[in-house]
Amino acid sequence: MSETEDTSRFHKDKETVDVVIVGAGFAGMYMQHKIQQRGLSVRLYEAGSGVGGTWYWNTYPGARVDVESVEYSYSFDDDLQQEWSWSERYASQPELMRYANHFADRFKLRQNMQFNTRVTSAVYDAKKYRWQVATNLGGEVSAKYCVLATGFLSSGSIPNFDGLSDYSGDKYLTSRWPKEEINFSGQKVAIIGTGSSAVQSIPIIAKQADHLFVFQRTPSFSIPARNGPLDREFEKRVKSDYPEWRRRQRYESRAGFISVNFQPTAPNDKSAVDVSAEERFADYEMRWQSGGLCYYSSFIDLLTNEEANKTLADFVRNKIREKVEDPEIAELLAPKDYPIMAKRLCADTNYYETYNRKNVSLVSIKDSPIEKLTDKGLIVHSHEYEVDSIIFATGFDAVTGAIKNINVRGLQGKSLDEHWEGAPRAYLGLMSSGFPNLFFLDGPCSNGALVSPMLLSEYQVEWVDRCINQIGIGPDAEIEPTLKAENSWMEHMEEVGKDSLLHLANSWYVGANIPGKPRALLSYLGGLENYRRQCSSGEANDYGNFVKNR
Ligand code: N01
Repeated sequence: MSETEDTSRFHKDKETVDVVIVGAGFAGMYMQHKIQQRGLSVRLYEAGSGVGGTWYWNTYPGARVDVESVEYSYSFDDDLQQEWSWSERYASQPELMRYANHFADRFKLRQNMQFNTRVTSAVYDAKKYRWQVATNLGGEVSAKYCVLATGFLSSGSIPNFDGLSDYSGDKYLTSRWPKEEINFSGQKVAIIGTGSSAVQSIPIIAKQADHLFVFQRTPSFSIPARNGPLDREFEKRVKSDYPEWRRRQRYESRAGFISVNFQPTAPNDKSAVDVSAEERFADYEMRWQSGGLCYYSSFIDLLTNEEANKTLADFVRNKIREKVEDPEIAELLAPKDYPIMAKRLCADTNYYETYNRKNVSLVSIKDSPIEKLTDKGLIVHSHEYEVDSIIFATGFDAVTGAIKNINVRGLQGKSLDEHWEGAPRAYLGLMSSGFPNLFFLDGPCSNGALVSPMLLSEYQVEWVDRCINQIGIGPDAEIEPTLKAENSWMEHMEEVGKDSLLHLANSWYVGANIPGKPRALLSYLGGLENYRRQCSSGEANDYGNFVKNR
């Protein structure tokens, strides 16, 4: 097993394969496995020097998954899920990398992977019915099918702060963290941002640094993860019943995970405002003690009814006030300007408690943004904070960023940008009209951002695999969704998303975190089971919504 590989043997090759895949995250690797199983030829390109996708890049201190390990793992192969044993309730980034590498070795994927290579363009040749895919190393490959498994949180973003290049200390971006260990002992450190990446890294960096300044524009709602060594009895119980556990994840969950208090648990289908205050509190408290993201399966109207939402937001705000000793800091940390879960919930280990440390200062930049960076630090409220390092935990150009970094051109040379006219459009979140034989995994207009990505990628990969198998690799084999089908999917997306409280927050869910990005719901909010049914409905199944073989 090797985490960094020399794949120079592929450089500058001009060749022909059946399928090209971009991205060696969990979705891309599973896609490659399916294609290899079919006996088709495949090339996977990956910008990093190893597999793992988001887990390859996000090596910042404290990075770990916030879906329970036994659920955040491939389910398609019973031997794999039986033989792998997680060490913690929520796997850390290094353990997830071990799992990704184990998967690549077990299914002999490396032979068809090319690392350290960025795909720069994918252009459809309508006469040849093939994609011409080019890389930054000058390589080119011709493929019948092109699968973009580029990840929905992979294009890291540093805001264009005034004076960014003037700062002479060390700069770190959480989503491009150096591979060597960084120790902040003896340093004054600034961290900008308080989303999931910051919430995970702040408690660890605070223990190392002389002083940590946290620059917060919008506070997050965070729930204690209650991470710890994986209980072996729990593991045994899950493994003895894994098929049933997976069935419920797929068909009887809202977001693809079902564990609450270590039991598979059905979503609560009651309204938060139709039950007594006691029943409501009991549900919230039980989930608080369970830990992690299980509020996504709490009362059914939490994301559609502001009054219902406020009951949970108040509950969590009170928990924050209990944890933080300084009442003024507690008020700054308790979000008040948006509904809970309208930005993604965070799951933490000692996040709020960290603000009780003497060496941590919270600087609110809500009403007074960072004015500029200087040689020595950054200026806020006309005060210069001199620091040795600045950490940018400033998020991602989510969902569309990584796709847009590739010059994708379909029929008549039209670019995806032109077709999308700002907001992305994709039938079932899998294909765009005018871009035959091109697939997105965990891409726009699917529910990638709102469900367990592992489960969704399995589901989508299996759909794409079936589609490729049905259409085949003949000289003129071709499939694309009709514009009518794409339009009706977009109307359906709008219909199921219009009452969602997600619109009331400025988050990456709606592209509001990137200046200039058109505000639009990037993901499908119809739920996992509804999405599954839409994908496998009669019409889609016989590809009635697609144009095949011109
Ligand atoms: O990014 P974010 P993230 N000036 O966008 C702030 C997944 N994830 O990397 O909210 C000052 O959430 C910004 O402020 P505001 C997970 O899905 C999962 O933390 O825009 N501040 C915000 O506080 C998550 O949702 C895991 O006002 C600026 C922060 O930067 C997603 O990735 C772990 C600013 C960005 O927060 C993204 O999380 C980590 C500016 N100009 C991530 N621009 C787990 O599995 C931005 N900010 C646990």
